[in-house]
Amino acid sequence: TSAEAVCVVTGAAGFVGSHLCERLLGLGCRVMGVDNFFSGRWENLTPFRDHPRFSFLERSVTEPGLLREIAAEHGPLACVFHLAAIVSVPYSVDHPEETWAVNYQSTIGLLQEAGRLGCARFVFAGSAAEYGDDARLPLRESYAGDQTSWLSPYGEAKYRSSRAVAACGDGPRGVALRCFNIFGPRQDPSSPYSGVISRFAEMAVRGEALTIFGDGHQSRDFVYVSDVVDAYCRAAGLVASAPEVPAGIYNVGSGTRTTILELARMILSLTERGESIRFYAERPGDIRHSVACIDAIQAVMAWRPRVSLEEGLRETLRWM
Ligand code: UD2
Repeated sequence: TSAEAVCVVTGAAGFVGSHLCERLLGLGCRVMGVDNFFSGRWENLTPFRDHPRFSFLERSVTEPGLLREIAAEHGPLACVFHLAAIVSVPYSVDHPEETWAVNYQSTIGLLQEAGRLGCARFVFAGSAAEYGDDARLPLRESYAGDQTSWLSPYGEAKYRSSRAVAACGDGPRGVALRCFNIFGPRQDPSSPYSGVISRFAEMAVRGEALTIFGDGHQSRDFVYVSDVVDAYCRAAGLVASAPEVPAGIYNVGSGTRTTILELARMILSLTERGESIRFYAERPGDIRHSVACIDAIQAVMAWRPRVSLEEGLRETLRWM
């Protein structure tokens, strides 16, 4: 059916969304991209903007009737990939109501509409932020939601959305992918809250000192964007060799921890720079360590990360 039915990708002009669109087109799907350019960028669409199977709608996911409109014009929906969101955690703290509308209510609205339209699959962009600051490592899917207070409106909205997606009832089969620290080409380095890898890569290429917030011994689970896109495709049943995926919530990470200091040194060595690091005060609200348990996604989707940190860093640096 992938030849006729349409895959909808919200957040299509974003970092991950644009890579997902490209992969889906490569698999032979028809793709309808949706983005309102709140944080998405036109230039992310340029590699496939004119592809004959790609269409695009400049629209916010908070507007009702979006999927109905798409189905009326383009026919039945194969899958909705819901990636559009307010992606900045600090912005979510300053704008909790807007975050709730965009990152939670839109999910409920799209799920209901997808169900009414007979769409069989719904894949949602969850986040490691759903765990808050949980010291039980590696983080297992069942740990989220234990805490009564959330670190951010972003984390809470993502958690509630993931739960709603996975509990789809008679609606589309819902899979939420709890992604850890995604990196790769097209990740915007321009804000202080941009992903640390995009920031370090840009600083290294410009010959600037890398800025470490805190002592650099905090750690993260970095996963390369093409591996994340592979997880999305498996979750949607688009990888022929992969097993049928039941509704649920699955971590997407490398399963390994890297400290920020190790990361800085890798990037400096790949760009043949000396030890050029500057230490600043720890970022308020920063979590200390984070790493995913990836047993569930390995067992259920036969997914595993294929791109090593070093390989992914090379690709990211090449793109800068
Ligand atoms: C990630 C997500 C965020 C949220 C959160 C949940 C990204 C970009 N952000 O935030 O959306 O899901 O996880 O836990 O994926 N750092 C430096 N120097 C810099 C920039 C960052 O030392 O120039 C440090 C930063 O203080 C932190 C680490 O690097 O300790 C990672 O920072 P990040 O912003 O890439 O990602 P994180 O895990 O805070």
